Parts: sequence; structure tokens; C-alpha cells
Amino acid sequence: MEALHQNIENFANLSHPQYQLVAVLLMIGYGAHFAFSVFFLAASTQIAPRYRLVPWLSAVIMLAAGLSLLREYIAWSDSFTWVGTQWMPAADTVFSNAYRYANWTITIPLLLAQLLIALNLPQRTIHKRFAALVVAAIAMIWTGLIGQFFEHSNVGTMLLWGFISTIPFVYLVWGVWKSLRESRAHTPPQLHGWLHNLFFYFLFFWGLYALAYMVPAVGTDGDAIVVRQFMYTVADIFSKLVYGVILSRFVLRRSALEGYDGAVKALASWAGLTG
Ligand code: RET
Repeated sequence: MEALHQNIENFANLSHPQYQLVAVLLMIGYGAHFAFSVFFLAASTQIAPRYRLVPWLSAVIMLAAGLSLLREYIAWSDSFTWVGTQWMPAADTVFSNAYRYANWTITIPLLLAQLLIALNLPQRTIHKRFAALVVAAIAMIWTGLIGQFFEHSNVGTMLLWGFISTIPFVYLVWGVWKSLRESRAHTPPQLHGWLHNLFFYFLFFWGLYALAYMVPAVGTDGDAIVVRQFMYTVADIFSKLVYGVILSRFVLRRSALEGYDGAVKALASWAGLTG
């Protein structure tokens, strides 16, 4: 059993606020993701058929992430026992962040597909770029997955795998940058600013996962555990949910600029309400 306790969560005693804070973070995570699946399905009706896969994929991502975070929440609830003054790791269950990596294996390819579709690149480019980015993403996730098993027993090994994982990550960032740049030729000029901002948005919130990975190198106590789960929650909400909202707004504008009537009306009614 001991061999399975790889994450720092299985070794620290927690105060009641620390324990509750993580429970609330995980609850916010799954609650928000589940709820927004409805938003994306509704939003899809205003968008030109060509780009409708963007909100649909968001809805799928919301459900996949919601289920994964619900699972983490249940594991969290099961993995500690209250001993009168604090929460101690339970003897017979194990908390694991590895489920997150399994979930990313599904969600990251979908997040990348969404972006490439929203960018309106030529079909051949989309297929080739998608294949290359997914290979890099899987390499990044699975090497990181191996590394996180060492976060408690051997921080050096964890950092080494983290370094290896960063190589495909850099390739991924480059591929996204290249795709955003190429899409300028296929995007109305009014939306070019979005392309620029999207890159930095992407870099910041995906980078947050890499920073969260390194937390055990800095601390392994209750505070470190709370900080890491906080970073994961922020990264989850901004790299999937808010990112989905941004991409859906982007393709709504793009649909209107390309003459799709439903989108023109949706944007006009919004302007009527606010103007
Ligand atoms: C790892 C290992 C350490 C080095 C790097 C990593 C990058 C992780 C990333 C995760 C993104 C996850 C997303 C999930 C959405 O559901 C694997 C932590 C660079 C970029 C976007």
C-alpha cells in the first residue's frame, strides 16, 4: 500500500481550513465545468455551422473535466480522517493527482482541435498540425505523469521528468504560435487583436500547470497542498472553461463578419441591450 502513496497529499496532516479549502476548490471545479456544458450547447445555436464544433467540443470538455474533478473530490473526501484536532491521511485509501493526467489525455487534444477549427486554417494544415500537436501533447503529459509519481520520494527524478516533459511543451507552444500567425491570412482584420491576445492567454494558463507540477520541490506541507490545488483549479477554469467562452465569442464574431445571419442578429441584440 505504501508504494501507492506517491503524492504529497498522502503524507501531510491538515488543519480543518486547509482540508475544507481543497474540498471547496475541487467542488467549484466540477460544479463550474458541469454547469457550463449547458452554456456551450446553447451558445452553439448562434454560430455558423462551420464553427459549431468549437462550442460543441467545449461542452464535451466540460463534461470530461467535470467528471474527472468530481472523482478527485470524492477521492479527497475519502482520503482523510478527522482525529479530533486535524485531518490525517486515511489508512486505507490513496489520493492521487494522476487522474488529472488521464483526463488531460482526453481534453488537451480536444482543446487543440477547437483552436485549429476556430482559426479557420486550410483543412490540410489543420490535419497535419493537429497530428503533430497531439503527439507532442501526449509525450508531454505521459512523461509528466511518470515524474509526478516521484514527487514525494525523489524530487530530483521528478524534476528530471519535468524537464523532459517541457521539451514537447515548448514544441506545442511553438505550434500554437505558428497556427495563430498563419491564421491572420484567413481571419478578418477586426479580429487580429484576438489572435495576439490568445497566444499569451494560452501560454500563461497552460504554463500554470507546469508551475503547479513543481510545487513539491518547494514545499510538501498542508499549505503547499492547498496552493497546488488552487493553481490547478485556476488553470482548469481558465484553460478550459473561460478559454471555451473566448473561442465561442471569437467564432460568433467571425460568423457575423463572414455574413452568418444568426450571429449578426445575436450580436446586434446584444449591442441593443447595452448601447
Ligand atoms: C507537466 C509536467 C511538467 C512540465 C510541463 C507540464 C505541462 C502541463 C500542461 C498541462 C495542460 C493541461 C491542460 C489541461 C486541460 O484540461 C505535464 C505538468 C510543461 C501544459 C490544458
